[in-house]
Amino acid sequence: MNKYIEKVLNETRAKNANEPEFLQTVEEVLSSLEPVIDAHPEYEQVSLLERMVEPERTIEFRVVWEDDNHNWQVNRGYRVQYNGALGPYKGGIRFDPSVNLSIIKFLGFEQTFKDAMTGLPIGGAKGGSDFDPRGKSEMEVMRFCQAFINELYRHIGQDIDCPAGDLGCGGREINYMYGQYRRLVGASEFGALSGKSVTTGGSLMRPEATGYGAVYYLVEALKLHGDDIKGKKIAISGYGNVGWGIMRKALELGAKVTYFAGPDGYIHDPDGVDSEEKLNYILEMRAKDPMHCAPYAEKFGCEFVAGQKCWGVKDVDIYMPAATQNDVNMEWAEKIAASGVKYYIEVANMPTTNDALEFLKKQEHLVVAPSKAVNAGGVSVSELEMAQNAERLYWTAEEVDEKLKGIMKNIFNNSVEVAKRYNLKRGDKYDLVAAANILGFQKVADAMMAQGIF
Ligand code: 2IT
Repeated sequence: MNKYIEKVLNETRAKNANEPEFLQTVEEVLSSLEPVIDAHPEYEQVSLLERMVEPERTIEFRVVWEDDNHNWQVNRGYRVQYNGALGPYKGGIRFDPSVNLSIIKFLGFEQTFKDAMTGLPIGGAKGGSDFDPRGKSEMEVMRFCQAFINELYRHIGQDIDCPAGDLGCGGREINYMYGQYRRLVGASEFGALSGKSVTTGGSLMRPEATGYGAVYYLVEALKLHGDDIKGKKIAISGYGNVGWGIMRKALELGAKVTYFAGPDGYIHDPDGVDSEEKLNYILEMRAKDPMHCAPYAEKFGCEFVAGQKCWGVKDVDIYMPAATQNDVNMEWAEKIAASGVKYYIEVANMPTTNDALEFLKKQEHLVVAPSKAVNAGGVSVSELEMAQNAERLYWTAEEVDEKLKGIMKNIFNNSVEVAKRYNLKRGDKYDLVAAANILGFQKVADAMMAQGIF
């Protein structure tokens, strides 16, 4: 290991000992930067890595809101503005009881590299709250979102920081936040939040964009390995906006999702999610109860396996974990390796533990793709939303989809180019994981070097 990387890793571990998710992502990213750090000794002289692992700004705040019983509830809000070298900070807002500083810092660090990779002018940030949206009434969600923005509004703006959604924060929540932001600043400053509904300045196709983008990346990965998306079967976890987008785009391109897992177990539909009826049913099922996918099996007469994940099933061609972090640990990775399935395409942020990812990368038969690159279509369309807002116009869904396809193709091709340049290979396969980290890193590094030390 490069001495400078080792030093920064050790310092980061010592400084952030009680932030396990954050350390996990820093270890994953930094340990793959060896070739680029070896090639640039000048980075150490200006403490570039030390500056990169430290967020530019961390905002932690009190959120006070009134529940339906007229009790005052107190939550904690976060926004970590990680790195603004490439443009206004950009990244999602997560509302989930698991949210803490470690989670938001891990997501913000990842976001910085992801946003850089898109080639669009955006920096990295992430935010959220330990607020649990489950079981809350519509009015409670609205009052919470307004309270959240009552503090956050002073830290965001179309040229400063543009939050979007993430887990637990969708179009409804973004709309409420935008409404409160507009009231507070007294201006239609649309570009201060993205993922808005189309009636409120949002981009067409934003909810589906992450899933669609993931499938576009997959198409390129298949092509490189002499395969075709047509006829492929896919197993995924998660059936939120991202999983749903994968189902729909896969179907459009002649593939199908035959397994999907939720919090209660997994569905096996041998025919795949292959009709508008099924796609619509999933939306309805999710809106009614986001914790259970079992009703799908009842409705369409297929198998439901309670309390299990679908990793390790053999009758698919591709795995795409699209639920949440650390979904695949060593136990599941061993099942994945033993299944003989050839493609492991990460989609959710950090869905694989570091030991499992290292193990999977060593499997010679397996193509492994990193979520930072694969899920970058979501934030890309968010940036396209900012661009439409700045120009005061709307592009059609076809225009947005075409641009998204181009961005995903570029991310894939640029990753392969980096892998070739630094000879990042595992057996006869490119190390797309290390290549994506280096690709994002190089863009941020170039901007930071150009802007001077601060
Ligand atoms: O993880 C992500 O890239 C997001 N949650 C979306 C960020 C964005 O600004 O659209």
